[in-house]
Amino acid sequence: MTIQIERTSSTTTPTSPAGLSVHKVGGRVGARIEGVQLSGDLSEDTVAVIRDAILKHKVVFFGDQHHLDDETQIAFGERLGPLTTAHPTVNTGSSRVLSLKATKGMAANSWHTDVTFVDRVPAFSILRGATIPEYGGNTVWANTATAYEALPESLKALVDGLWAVHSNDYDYANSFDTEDQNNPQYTREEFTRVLYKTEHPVVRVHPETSERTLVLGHFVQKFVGFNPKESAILFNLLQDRVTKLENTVRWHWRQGDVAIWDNRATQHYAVADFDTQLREVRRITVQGDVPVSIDGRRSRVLEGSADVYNRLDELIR
Ligand SMILES: O=C(O)CCC(=O)C(=O)O
Ligand SMILES: [Fe+2]
Repeated sequence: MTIQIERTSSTTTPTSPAGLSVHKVGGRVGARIEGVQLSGDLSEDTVAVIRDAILKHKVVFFGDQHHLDDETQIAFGERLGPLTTAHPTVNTGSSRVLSLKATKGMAANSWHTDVTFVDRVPAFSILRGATIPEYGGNTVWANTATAYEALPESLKALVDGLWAVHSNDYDYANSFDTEDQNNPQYTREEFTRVLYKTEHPVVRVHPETSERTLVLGHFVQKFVGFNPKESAILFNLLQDRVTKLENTVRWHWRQGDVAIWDNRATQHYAVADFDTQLREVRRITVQGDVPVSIDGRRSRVLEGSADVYNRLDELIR
């Protein structure tokens, strides 16, 4: 381990974009990037190529990044923008790193976009495969821009003006099988120790690509102006569009893989089918901005401040 880190830090050289290649994995979402060793020292050009690929393909995968540890993952992540703390409520890794470790069910086997219960929805999530089981434990991503684009005009007309309340106190019962709720890493009580509620437009205009994307996933509590029953019907109708298999890509992890997704244009789902094998992935998060609707209105906080999550308290650095 030590030898690996030393070798990496002493031999890391900026990778030229010329040596880097991007290969689509699916028709609507996902690409593999080859010829790069992720680090904080990459050239501006290389970082720009990686960023463009994330924006275009929504999720990108890198293999053989065995040299990475938390520190170097963070150093690379900061090249994409300032990082958030690990999570608004859960502490399983360090101040910047969320460890998702499981030997059976896990909290991520439900379709979601990360941390949509706050106003500044994360821009990018960077996930490192630390311990990968021999089988199972794939992750699936869906493209929420193509999902919007493929809606019939009549449904676009409905969602264009629709808003939803997202909360970390969401309806677990609708999202998980009973056995999967038993996540040993953190309790529901810890996850909701501070209550967050934010009203987001269901369709946001992406701040970098100007694409329209659907803002949904399991943190949605209800749609504004709709009762719970109507909300559930509408939610299922839209989620089915997002998670249609043709709109997704499924990644079979190998040790040392890294996945980076545009959290403003995707949902994801980690498949809990690895029996009792150990699986650990470690995530860092790049700060995002407040979603803006088609008619220019910004998301609105109803409860809970994410200032600390976004480090406005200047606790570190
Ligand atoms: O375990 C995974 O593959 C994904 C977990 C997850 O939802 C996340 O890292 O945001
Ligand atoms: Fe997630």
